[in-house]
This record gives sequence, C-alpha cells and structure tokens, in this order.
Amino acid sequence: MSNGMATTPLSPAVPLEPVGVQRHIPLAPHQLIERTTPQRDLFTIAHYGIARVDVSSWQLEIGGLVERPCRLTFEEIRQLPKCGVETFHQCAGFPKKPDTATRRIANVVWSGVDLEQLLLSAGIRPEAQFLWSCGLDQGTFDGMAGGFYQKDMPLARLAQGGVILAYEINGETLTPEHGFPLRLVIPGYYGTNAVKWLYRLELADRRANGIFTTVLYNDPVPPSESGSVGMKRPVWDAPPESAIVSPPPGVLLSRDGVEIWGWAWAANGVSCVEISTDGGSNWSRASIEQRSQWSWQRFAFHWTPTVVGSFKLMARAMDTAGAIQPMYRARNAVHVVTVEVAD
Ligand SMILES: Nc1nc2c(c(=O)[nH]1)N[C@H]1C(S)=C(S)[C@@H](COP(=O)(O)O)O[C@H]1N2
Ligand SMILES: [Mo]
Repeated sequence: MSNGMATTPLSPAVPLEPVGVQRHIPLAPHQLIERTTPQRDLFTIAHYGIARVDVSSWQLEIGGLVERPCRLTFEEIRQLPKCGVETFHQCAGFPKKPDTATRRIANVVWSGVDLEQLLLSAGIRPEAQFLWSCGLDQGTFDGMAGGFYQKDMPLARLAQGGVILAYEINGETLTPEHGFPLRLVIPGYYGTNAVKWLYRLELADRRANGIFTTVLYNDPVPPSESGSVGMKRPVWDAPPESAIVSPPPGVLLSRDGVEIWGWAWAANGVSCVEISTDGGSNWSRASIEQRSQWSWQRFAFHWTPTVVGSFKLMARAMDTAGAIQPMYRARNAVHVVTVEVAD
C-alpha cells in the first residue's frame, strides 16, 4: 500500500469501447431458470460505455475523510483476505421512469475484499458519513455532462455487512462489461450503486453532488408518505419484488395442474409470496425458501385450474418489514403472466 500520495486525485483516461449507453438484457423472466446467473447471461448496463482498463497501470485510491489516504495496486488487493457474498443483482430501470418495471434481475456470487476492513485500515475519521465511489467511465448522459460515474452510500450501511470490492463473479474474473478489474457490491441495494471500473473511494460528511446522486436515481416521495411536497429518496435499498419464471407467458396448459414458481427478493428479505390466478382478486400463499445472505428466494405454488380459458397469473412479495409489492406504477410492480388453459 503506497502512502501519502493521494492528496491529488489520479486523473485517469481509459478508452470506452463501445461508447455510449449500453443495455443488454439477455434473459426474460421466464428464462431465469438457474439459481445462479452465469456471467455470460447477466444483463449489462452502462451509462457512458464499457471502460477498458489496463490493470498493470491501474490503482485504487482511498481518500477524503480517512486518517491514511492510500493507493493499492490490483496485486495488493488480491493479497488481502478474500470474501464472497451471494446476492440478487437488479437494475433499477430507467432513472427518469421510476414507475416502470423493467425486471432486469439476476442472482450472483461475488468475491473480493471486505470494504469495511479496508476502510478501517485507512482509518475512518469521525466526521465521515458517506462513501463516495467513482468509476473510470465518464462522458455525457441524457444531454448532461456527467463527469466520472459516481455514486454514494451511507457509511451506516457497512454495519449490516456484505459490502465488498469484487474482482470475481461466480468464481470467474470480472469481464470488462461487468467492471474489470474491480467494482463495488452493496448487497440489497439496486445495481446502479454497484460502481464498475472503480478507481477512487472517498469518505465525506455529505452526499456526493454528481448527476447520478442528485438529478438521477432520486425518486419523488409522495406527500402522503413524507408530509411535505418535493421530497426525494435515493434509489438505494430494493423494495420487495418477485418474478414468475414458470409457466412462461402465452403457454397452453391442460387442467392437470401446474407448479407456478419464480424468484422473490428484497433488501431485507422476503417473508411471504402470494399468488393470484384471477388477475388480482384472490390471493393464496406460496411456499418460499429461506434466503442465503442476500440471495433471491424461490417460491412455488401448485395450481389446478378448474375451468378452461385465459388466466392472468400474478405473484406479489412482502418483505420482512411488511412492505408489499405494489400492483401498478412502480419499478417493483407485480409481474403478470397470461396463460391459456384448455381441456
Ligand atoms: N462505472 C459505472 N458503474 C456502473 C454503471 C455505470 O454506468 N458506470 N451502471 C450501473 C447500473 S445502472 C447497473 S444496473 C449496474 C449493472 O451492472 P452489470 O452491467 O454488471 O450487470 O452497474 C452499475 N454500475
Ligand atoms: Mo441500472
């Protein structure tokens, strides 16, 4: 770990290839068959393009409100104790359309180094309240000059554990698309916070003032909830959500019965999933497995249709704090799958 050099931030320039917004979503909900999503099937989201980092000249810088600012090479990071975390990984969707459900969801095992340990060894100053994290990608997004991709996280989140700087996904080295050489992983938080191509961590006493922490990824809070008009809430913790994997949409079923199954997830864990086969009028409890760390949880419900016709199947999850997945107009709105039943 080199010391004392980190007062002037590095000003790295790395190529983006391709340049511009990247959105690849290879799997639809009915294709999420595997519990662990392989890296090659994982969705890719990037606002400016895919950064191509030369790891031999790359360093991670830790600065701001720390006692001992420092820089680490990739080799130095690889020599620290390795830890892993299983978690759902979800894109919050279009930053300006919080009402739209996009169902870009996966479940992966990340490995890397424990962020809290790293920050403790750099010395967290008492005034520090937030972690700012910066990626090596920069440019213009939605007509705004955004600078480096930057996010923030309350330092209080560290106490719940699991926050790591990851260099592997499912035991494989990260590809450039997913953040090589190093990315932040905050289990339970939406993917937008998981900064790829990380190069600088900074502790601060306030939120970061970039476009991705102020203008974008801040949802309006309804006055009924906050008591005042114009309040915003950062897109951090993921509320409860579920997706039906099977039966797939449009399938023709017999009246023999079928298992309705899928995945449910929430930052604080899912306590219950209910199924409706009549478009939301009646709900029955599905069985649901325990979660492992921040993993998604499989739910299942055996359904025997009593009549033929067209059916709207729905699943809705409740988290351990009692929040329920809303029916409409939310990024975690209920997923509807229409199927046909014939004799
Ligand atoms: N540096 C950087 N990190 C980033 C982004 C980005 O544009 N730049 N996009 C974020 C968003 S919105 C999501 S959903 C996740 C996607 O991670 P993935 O492409 O590995 O699935 O990365 C996040 N981290
Ligand atoms: Mo995202």
